[in-house]
Amino acid sequence: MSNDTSKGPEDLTVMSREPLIAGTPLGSMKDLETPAANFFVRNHFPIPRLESSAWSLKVTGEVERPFSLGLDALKEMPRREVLVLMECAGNSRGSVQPPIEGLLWDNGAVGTARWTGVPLRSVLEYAGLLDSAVEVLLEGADRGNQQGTTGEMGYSMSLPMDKALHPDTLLAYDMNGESLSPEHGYPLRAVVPGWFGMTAVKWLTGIQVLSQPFWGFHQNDYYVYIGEGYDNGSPKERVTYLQVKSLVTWPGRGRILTTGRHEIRGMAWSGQGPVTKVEVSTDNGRTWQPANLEDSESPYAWRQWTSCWDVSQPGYFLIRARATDQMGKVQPVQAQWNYRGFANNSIHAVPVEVRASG
Ligand SMILES: Nc1nc2c(c(=O)[nH]1)N[C@H]1C(S)=C(S)[C@@H](COP(=O)(O)O)O[C@H]1N2
Ligand SMILES: [Mo]
Repeated sequence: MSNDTSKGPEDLTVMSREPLIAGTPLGSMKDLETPAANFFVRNHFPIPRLESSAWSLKVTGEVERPFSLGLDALKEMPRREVLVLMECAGNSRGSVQPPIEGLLWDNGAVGTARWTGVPLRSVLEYAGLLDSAVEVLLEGADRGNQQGTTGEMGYSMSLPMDKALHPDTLLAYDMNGESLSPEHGYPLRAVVPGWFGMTAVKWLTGIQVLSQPFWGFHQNDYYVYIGEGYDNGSPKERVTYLQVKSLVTWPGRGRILTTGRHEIRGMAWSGQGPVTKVEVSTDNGRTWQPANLEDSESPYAWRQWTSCWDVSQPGYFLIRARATDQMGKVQPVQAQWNYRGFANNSIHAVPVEVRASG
């Protein structure tokens, strides 16, 4: 096995070591909360090693009182805890047809964690927003060279005011009850429920309230939809909300089963309201059976589902799962193609073989 696709030390499939990019194997997506050591990592640049003693968050721009704040002071502010799913916009890109350019993720760039921190709103209220505020820029401490561009750059993303002021948009210092690890943004990162992962800026050091819309490489040139059916004028449409999606986590691709009864398992989620239904098909989409959906403790988390499969005939089968969300959105057989293959929520199909038992 080559080094580049080997399992990492902590049950992640490593796609790149520098910058670190690693995915969660489908078979280990079993819990509501993904352990930090199992949670996918998507970095654009080397991890900045920040010391909490030297670190501070600077709040500047269109505010009455610019200020800077250490980690201890931040932890003294009223805290909020939310269970939130994070998915990279490039997740499942490896199966986009025709193939696209970019990192060929399978399905491992998704996980759910319990994030604890301070609402971004509280920090903005403390600083006092001026009427001129139109966006809030989240600035990370990482820097590096981006393929296809020249010179060093950082990683910054802006939020519109409604998203910045939403009480569940967090500046998080804990993940599943422990301090963030260096990979996941120590000491502070943003968590933006319902949106793809790119705006969950890690290694936060600056919050700038802007009087003009931000323009940045990652936000306006990279994480954008380009392709037929999208308005390709300028500015390009940003990638924001998660799409309704489900994954079959068991059985895995290529499994050999025996005739009899099996439990098919998976996870499902969406960005604008929770998933309300998952259906499973084992006969090429001719019929669909409703799956059992576990309760969702948080509207921003994934929901676990199971479905019982009685299979009496040996053969080759495709197991498919299709989710529907509260808005009535249903997963498509084939998601609309875009140049970078973002937000691919085509119905997941897992091939298995069934052999006669005994
Ligand atoms: N500063 C910084 N923040 C970042 C990134 C980055 O490269 N630098 N990657 C983003 C992307 S594209 C994703 S999908 C998520 C991934 O978060 P994770 O590595 O904790 O899973 O972080 C986001 N925040
Ligand atoms: Mo991402």
